[in-house]
Order: sequence, then C-alpha cells, then structure tokens
Amino acid sequence: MLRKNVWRFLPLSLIMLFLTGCMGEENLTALDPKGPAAQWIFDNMMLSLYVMAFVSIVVFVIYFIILAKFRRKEGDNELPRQVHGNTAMEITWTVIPILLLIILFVPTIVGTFKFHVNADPSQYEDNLYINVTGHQYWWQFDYEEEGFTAGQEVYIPVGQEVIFELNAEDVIHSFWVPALGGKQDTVPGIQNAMYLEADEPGVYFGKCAELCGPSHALMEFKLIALEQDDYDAWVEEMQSIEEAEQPDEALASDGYEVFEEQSCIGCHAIGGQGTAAGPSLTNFADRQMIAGVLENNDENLEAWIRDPQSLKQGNKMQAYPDMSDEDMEALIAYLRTLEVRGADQDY
Ligand code: HEC
Ligand SMILES: [Cu+2]
Repeated sequence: MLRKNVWRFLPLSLIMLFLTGCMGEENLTALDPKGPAAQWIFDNMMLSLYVMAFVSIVVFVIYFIILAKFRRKEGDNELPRQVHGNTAMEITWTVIPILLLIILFVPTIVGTFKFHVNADPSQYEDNLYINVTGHQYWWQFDYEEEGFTAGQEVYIPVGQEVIFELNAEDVIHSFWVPALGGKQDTVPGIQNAMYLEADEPGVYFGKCAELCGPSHALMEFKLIALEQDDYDAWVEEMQSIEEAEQPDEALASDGYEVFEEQSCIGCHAIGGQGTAAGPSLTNFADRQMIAGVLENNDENLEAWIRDPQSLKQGNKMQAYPDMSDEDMEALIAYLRTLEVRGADQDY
C-alpha cells in the first residue's frame, strides 16, 4: 500500500525536476556568476553543498556499517547490551556540527559585511550611484549625478562597483539581477542599497523578486554592461537629450503631434521633460523589450498601446483602443526615433 503511494509521486517529481529547467532566459540564473557578489553567493552555495554532502556520506556510511554489523544473528536471542549515554560520542556529535557551522558562518559573515553598502551618495563619490525605484510593474533608474533618467534598462560600465540605491513608489518590490548578485527589497519610505559589478559586457536579466501584484511575474528588466568607452558615449547621448523634439521626417513628425495630443508626455518623460508616472522613453527605441516582457517590434507596440491590460494585468498605462490606424502608424514611427545608441548597438 505504502509502496504504491510512493510510486504515485514519481511522475510528479519528474515533472517538477524538468520544470525547474524552464526558468527561460539563458542568464536568469544564479549558477553562472558574472560578478563578484554573485560569485560569493555561488561559492557559499557550493561550500554548503560540500558540507552537506560530507555529512550525508559520513552518516550513511556509519548507518550501513551498523546495520550490517549489529543486525540480529541467527540463533541469537539475547537482548543486546543496553547503553544509556556515552560521553565521548555525545561530545563528538556536538563538536562536529559546531565546527561545520563555523565553516559556514565565517565566509557568510565576512561576505555580508563586504557586500553591504549604505544608501548615501556622499560616501561613494568615486562610484557610479544609481537611484532605483520599483513601480508596479516597471523600474526607474535615475542617474542623478549625470542628470538623466532611464526606464526599464539600466546601463553600467564593466569592472566597476556600481551602487544601487533601492526605493519603491507603491508597494514592496525586490531588485534582483541573478548573474550579478543577490536580491534586495525596495521598500516605500526606506532606502536600501547594494552594489553590483559586472565582469564582462553583456545583457543581464533582472526581475522583481517580491510578490507585488497581479503582474509581478512580468516585472522584468535588463542590466546592460558596456565597456567604459561605450558607457561614456551612452551617458553623453542621454545627457544631450533635453526634451521631446519634433523629428524632420514627415510620418514621425505627425507621430510627435499624436504623442503630444494624447498626453503621453503626461506620464512618460523624454529627456528632462515630463513625469515619472511611466517609464522614461528617452531611449525607448534602443530597448530590447516593451514593458519588460514583449519583444520590441511594431506589432507588439501597437498591441501594447491599444490594450496594455491584456498584456500586463493591473499596470498603470492608459489604453488607447480607438486610436486611428494612421495616428498609430505615425506614433510608432515617432517612438522609433527615440534612440541614443543607433543601429550599430551590439548587445
Ligand atoms: C496614465 C499614465 C500613462 C499614459 C497617459 C501613457 N502611458 Fe505609457 N506607460 C505607462 C506606464 C505606467 C507604463 C509601464 C507599464 C508597466 O510596464 O507596468 C507604460 C509603458 C509604456 C511603454 C513601454 C515602455 C517601456 O519602457 O518598455 C510604451 C512604449 C508606452 N507606455 C507608450 C505610451 C504612449 C505612446 C502613450 C500615449 C499614446 C502612453 N504610453 C500614455 C503610463 C502611461
Ligand atoms: Cu515588483
């Protein structure tokens, strides 16, 4: 009876095992660290795995030896010698776990202090200091010192300790770039901070790791690490855009007018103009994703503008279901002009 029930769980456990591989995006993983903080987490994880393996092996070996050696022999009907307490053994199995805990404790504490930072720009004048704000369901990145804001994609130079000050606009979120470091909560009214460093250029996936509403699972972002020169060029481009400008090209120029008429700017900043009720669109055309989760192509963009709720439930973007096709086409053409990296971007 029992055995039958146990087998019933086998398919379920296999499904679970396979599903754990379905995390999707290739570097949304903490098992392939690409920066010192993530490396420390990974090393600690491996250390505890080795400690656990050591304990399991020792316990199982002793268990099977005892099972074989002391099992009841044929014709032996005596009650074995009854032992109550053995000081030497008691000490042994108290001291060994204490030693093992010390082995785990020391690197954990050392790393915790090493990677702790305070939310205080004046302490980190030599570091890039980025203000992160979690919103239901998107991320705002303020480069205060540099004087601009970015939405959804945060750019950093490689090989530098970048401080992220973590804030929240509405509810608690959690900022997490698994390939680069641990998670930390963004809490309304409290400033947390962490630092991340990327060893190599690349696009790193980030995710909100704290249940924050119906679209929590879609609250994704990218961290883009560039070589220092490329990063400096990017900063310069971002700084050069002060406000929304009407493009020369006819269609995009009409689109600019639609953008103004529909008060998109009321929620979306371009350069220093507009508010942060929605992600800044200064470099929207450079984005890989729309709203963090949809591939950035015209079809998805139209679908997003017409009916954002069906794509990301509970988000705060206004819907424009009745916009004419002409206006939509022009608007998209305008949004496509919002780029700073140009066609030669290589991420
Ligand atoms: C009421 C405020 C509001 C208005 C008005 C508004 N939006 Fe949005 N928009 C948002 C919010 C909030 C988001 C982020 C949604 C999310 O991801 O949770 C967003 C997201 C977007 C995105 C995706 C941005 C990204 O970084 O991926 C685009 C593009 C966009 N809006 C375009 C527009 C356009 C074009 C208009 C005008 C026709 C417009 N929005 C009007 C609030 C608004
Ligand atoms: Cu969130």
